[in-house]
Amino acid sequence: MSERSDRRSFLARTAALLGTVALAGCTDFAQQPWVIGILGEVENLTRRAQRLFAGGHALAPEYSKADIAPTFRANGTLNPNTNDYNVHVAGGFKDWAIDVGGLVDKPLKLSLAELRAMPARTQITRHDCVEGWSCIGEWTGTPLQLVLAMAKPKADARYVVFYCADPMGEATMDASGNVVQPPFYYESLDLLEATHPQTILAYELNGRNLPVEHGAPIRLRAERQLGYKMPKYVRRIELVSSFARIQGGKGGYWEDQGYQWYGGI
Ligand SMILES: Nc1nc2c(c(=O)[nH]1)N[C@H]1C(S)=C(S)[C@@H](COP(=O)(O)O)O[C@H]1N2
Ligand SMILES: [Mo]
Repeated sequence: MSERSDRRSFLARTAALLGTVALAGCTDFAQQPWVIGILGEVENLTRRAQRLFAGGHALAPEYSKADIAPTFRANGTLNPNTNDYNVHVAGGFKDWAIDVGGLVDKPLKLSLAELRAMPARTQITRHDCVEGWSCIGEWTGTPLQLVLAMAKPKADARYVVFYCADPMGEATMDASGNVVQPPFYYESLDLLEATHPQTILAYELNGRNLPVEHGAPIRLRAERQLGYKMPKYVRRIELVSSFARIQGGKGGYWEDQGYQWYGGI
């Protein structure tokens, strides 16, 4: 395929993909000048990322309103319950913001209000936990690919790491009597999964603000992945070329305990 037609079909696919966003309640989205700017930025992602756009973006099944579970089951941390988090709860999360940094040209800080002002996607999907349960719910949030396009990943960025606000366990004491703080939950996706159209920074479940037990105020949804790949209480995003030096080095809290890094379903 020539360089030019390759590029054109890439743009067509990207537009189609943004079109799915438009269907979710933002019909004039594709016409806005800043969106055309983002299309340009998306195009500037590495050739590897372009190939990924072309290949692996099949959608996870979506369901109807009638399929939504009356109560969505919660799992893992149900409340981070740190002093810092409790201050945000008390303030209605008005000061919550997500830092986006690492291997990007434009590090950003996005407040909850700024994320809410961006185009949204709503999807009714089935959550599958490795512990053997699933639940159907309706999630609304900002497509992560739009945030990444704003931050402009550098050519060597391969993974997107999400850092959460919940410590996993209690502080302990080591042999020399030093207090050892527990690790915080974290997770990572590769750029293919991170730019998938159903990968969103969700702030609503079933049409309401995300409850604390489901990750308030922002949790990731990556609908082709198992539950543990969808971090709740997201406070920082970092683009990296490797996660070897992050916590246990396996790319996620549960991966560090032995789970597979690839949690696709
Ligand atoms: N920050 C954080 N994210 C997390 C977890 C957690 O304990 N902490 N648990 C994971 C697991 S194993 C599952 S199944 C889902 C549960 O999401 P839910 O509570 O909204 O059902 O969140 C995932 N994300
Ligand atoms: Mo899970």
